[in-house]
Amino acid sequence: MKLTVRGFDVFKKYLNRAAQESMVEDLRGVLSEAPLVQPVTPSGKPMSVRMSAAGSLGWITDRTGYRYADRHPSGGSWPDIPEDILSVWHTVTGLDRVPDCCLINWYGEGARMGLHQDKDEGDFSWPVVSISLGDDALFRMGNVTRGGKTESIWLNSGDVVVMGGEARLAYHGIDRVKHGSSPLLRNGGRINLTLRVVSDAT
Ligand SMILES: O=C(O)CCC(=O)C(=O)O
Ligand SMILES: [Mn+2]
Repeated sequence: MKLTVRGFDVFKKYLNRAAQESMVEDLRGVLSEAPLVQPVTPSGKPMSVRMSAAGSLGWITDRTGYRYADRHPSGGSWPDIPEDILSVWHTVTGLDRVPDCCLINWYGEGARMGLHQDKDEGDFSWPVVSISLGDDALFRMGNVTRGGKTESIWLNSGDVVVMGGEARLAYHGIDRVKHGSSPLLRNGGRINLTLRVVSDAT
């Protein structure tokens, strides 16, 4: 089922349980090569999510700033984006272009993500695709400028959101995650993947 909220296309239950399980298996492989790290914002505040990435570039943050980097903070290159994840991207966007980055956010108990825009990419005409796995999360959608009315929906395991067009630069965030609400991940928690085209290299 697809619904559109403020330009965000939300595909509810896009992935069935078997597809979610095999995606988690693939991600375990990615994370064994590129472990989750707890990033700090440029002001030095630790984020509550833990992060890693796959693809040619990963989004990182530290005291130096927010940016895309071609290496994991420990120095290794990022693993390839698993095929089943790429196939979601191609199917929901209809694009041939492969995303440069699959950012992996892991939300443990109490983790959240404040309202923000995704704006470290070079070209905002490409959409960002988000895949949710594990615990239910309250996703808040706002406007292209800070402030104003917002709308929230629960994202469940297997849901896919496409942030394109007017929603591409809209503020969004995760207010809370219902820890233990999904049986997908053995110890609870939520994984969110965001697929991004970072640069339009020719
Ligand atoms: O966890 C989510 O659903 C959203 C993640 C997000 O907005 C981001 O990583 O930029
Ligand atoms: Mn975002």
